Amino acid sequence: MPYSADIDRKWQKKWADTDIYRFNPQNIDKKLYCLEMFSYPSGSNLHVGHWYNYGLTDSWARMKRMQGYEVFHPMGFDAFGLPAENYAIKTGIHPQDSTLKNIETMEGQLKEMGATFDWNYEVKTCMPDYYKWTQWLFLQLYKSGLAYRKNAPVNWCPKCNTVLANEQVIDGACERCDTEVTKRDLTQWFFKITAYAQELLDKLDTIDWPEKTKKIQTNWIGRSEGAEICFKVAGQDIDFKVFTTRADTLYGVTYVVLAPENPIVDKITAADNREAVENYIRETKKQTEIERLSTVKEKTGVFTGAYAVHPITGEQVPVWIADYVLASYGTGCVMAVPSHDERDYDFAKKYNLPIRRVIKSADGSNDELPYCEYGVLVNSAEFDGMPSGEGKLAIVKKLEADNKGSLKINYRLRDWLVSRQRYWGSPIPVVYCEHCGEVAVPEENLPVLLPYDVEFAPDGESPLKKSEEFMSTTCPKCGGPAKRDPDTLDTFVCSSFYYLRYADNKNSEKAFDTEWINKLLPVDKYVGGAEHAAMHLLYARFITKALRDLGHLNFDEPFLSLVHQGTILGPDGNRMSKSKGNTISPDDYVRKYGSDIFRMYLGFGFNYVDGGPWSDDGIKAISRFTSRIERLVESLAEQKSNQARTDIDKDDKELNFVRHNAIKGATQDTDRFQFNTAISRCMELVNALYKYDAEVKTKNIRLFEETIADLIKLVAPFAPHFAEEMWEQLGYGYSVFNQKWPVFDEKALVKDTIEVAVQINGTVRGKIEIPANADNSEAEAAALADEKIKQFLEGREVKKVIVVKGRLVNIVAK
Ligand code: ANZ
Ligand code: ZN
Repeated sequence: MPYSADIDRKWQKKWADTDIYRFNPQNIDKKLYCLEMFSYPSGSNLHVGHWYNYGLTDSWARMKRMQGYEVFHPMGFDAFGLPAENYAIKTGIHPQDSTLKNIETMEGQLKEMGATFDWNYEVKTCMPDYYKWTQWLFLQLYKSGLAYRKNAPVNWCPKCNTVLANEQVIDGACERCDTEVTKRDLTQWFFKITAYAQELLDKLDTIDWPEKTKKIQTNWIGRSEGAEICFKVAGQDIDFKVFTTRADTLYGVTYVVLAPENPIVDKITAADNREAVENYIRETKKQTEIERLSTVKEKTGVFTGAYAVHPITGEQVPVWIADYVLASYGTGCVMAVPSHDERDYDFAKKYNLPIRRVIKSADGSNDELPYCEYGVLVNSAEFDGMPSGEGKLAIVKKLEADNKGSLKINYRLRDWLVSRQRYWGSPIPVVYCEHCGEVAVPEENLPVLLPYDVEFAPDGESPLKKSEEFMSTTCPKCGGPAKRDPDTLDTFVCSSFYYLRYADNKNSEKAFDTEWINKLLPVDKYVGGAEHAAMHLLYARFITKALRDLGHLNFDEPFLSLVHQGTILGPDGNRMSKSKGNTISPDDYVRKYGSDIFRMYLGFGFNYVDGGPWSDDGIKAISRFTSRIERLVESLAEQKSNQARTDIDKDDKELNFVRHNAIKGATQDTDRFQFNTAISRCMELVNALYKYDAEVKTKNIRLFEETIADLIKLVAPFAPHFAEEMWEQLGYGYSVFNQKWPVFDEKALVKDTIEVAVQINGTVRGKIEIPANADNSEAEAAALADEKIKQFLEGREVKKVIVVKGRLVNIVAK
């Protein structure tokens, strides 16, 4: 029976009946944790992206399994979040109902893919047996001071009616609906990821991740080495610090700028300037951080009427407020050096503020202002002539002696805002009591259940607020009346520890058993989209470190090795989307060709990490490839009983060379997620087998059979159903996946004879084949024994023979 979708079903049933992909914890010493980013249960069918990510990572996992690893390969669903809720708002179907239904459909489809997932370890983040642990995680962070609440201006999407994390704001617009994001002051929950900024940076060196992703994280963390310098407000008992990376320019400060939100603005503003200052503050609030930082926008600001005292010269400089200074970075105050900072320069030009040059380029040329490079200090009293780097340190040292400054490292990373004014998420396990204030729900009372009957349509308030039944509770401390927190947790909290929960998903006592987790983790190979470079991947790293410090696990990094699959675009080269009408449905191909052909085509037709526009040009070639293998297996069956040779001749060696070359290449390439070249190696081997079958009349049947068996093993990761079928037809039984992965034989790859040229008196007269390891006298003897050479030498006397090893035999004759 030629390969088709029927064969898929046959083997899927057999795999399920025999529970073949069941992870065996007994083999923990050979463990290999293979993880794909779990998916969001959306209404439509599995799309090409799922197949590309899961199908081919599964191919890798299958090879690893055959190499003897005990592969842990779980799957689950990232089931809370906005899409289900937005869908619910549109259709009126409750998010829980639609989500659970979608999960069921997707589970079925994932099983049809024929991957090695062990479904016993499945997690669904929207179920109480999962989000109990999301809440537990929150409490661990809360108890250790890593979760806190504060009033803060937050990014607000007026359309989604919710707060967004900085990472969810793209170019000033909501990541999901593209609506312009505004600011709102709200009391919100934060996780203190900034406490781990330095470690998150340092440990990047210890993991095998794409350089680009490390770079994104590095930039996101944004370490900046500088100094904090203290300025006093003239005539008042108020001082403030500025953060600068250019302390070498301190003598060039001609004014200072505070962020409009800075609380001291109110205290220092002079009566005459108050109205202008207040108006300006009001206008600033309307803008997003991105707009404020825009380089094209004209700089604006107003004078407060106050002056600051220069910490070294004692000179008084005006204090301004301007929106280009952010309240959330550094100290929210800047020492302005218009001669050497572009923004300050533009600002000073506009408002006629003085400009004083204090840095010159090292070669003394009169560089145009603003001169932003490092150089040599001028107009800086005793520091004149020092190079910038040295000047920086010397100036800070002087300030330090006077208690007016110190070196300081700043990070751009902000704490992670985790509360959302949405319904479809994990409730936050905190209550508010009139007597006791903020009280954590005791762990034994978890989970705080998400009620089903809630008006979930958003109106800017948290939907849970409207559920009296949910909101009213009693205080765990005093037993008095208390209110629950009406917000829910960002779904990135759910996905920040799912790889831990997979490992012990049925544990009802703990999130996971520490001893066990320390054995099964870290994840050895993590595969998912590059779009998660900043958020999910940073959050998961942070949560792992925090749980480590709280004694729940003993490793530093969750994902040792990371691969981003590329994106398969629509045939028109655009991202696939229903609205563009350029989506490709895997189902049609799977039905027509069988799932293995589709999977193998994805592996063969694209460079895995690059992806590219869809085209099915090559899919027929894959179909022909499997048919060719089928015919080889048939041909072998017909010849198996033939009398045949058992010695090894030249043709056998040639076949054996291609065989071991294919084993070597396919193994290395599959390991590196270079599936296209791995599959080409298998194709080369099929060609060699065809040639052998057609040209060698008396075959070494044993070699022929063994080579075909190796071929089936090599294609098995990419065409698992097909390979099982072939394996059965070869008479080897069940299952090819319990076989050992072939190992290449170095000896078979060494060509054991070489060709050397034979010269007589400097002219090439022939070529001889000699053993690769022949020594000089053997080469000489072989040359002289060659029939053709003998003819040339007839009647002449050999005077001398010179051998250039491995290349040439030169005979001097008279
Ligand atoms: C004086 C100066 C002179 C500066 C000069 C630069 C060049 P990074 O590298 O990103 O850390 N700055 C500090 N806090 C700020 C805030 N809250 N909002 C906007 N700008 C702020 O940048 C640090 C530099 O950005 C600091 O060094 C400060 O300007 C400015 F020739 O101080 B600098
Ligand atoms: Zn109380």
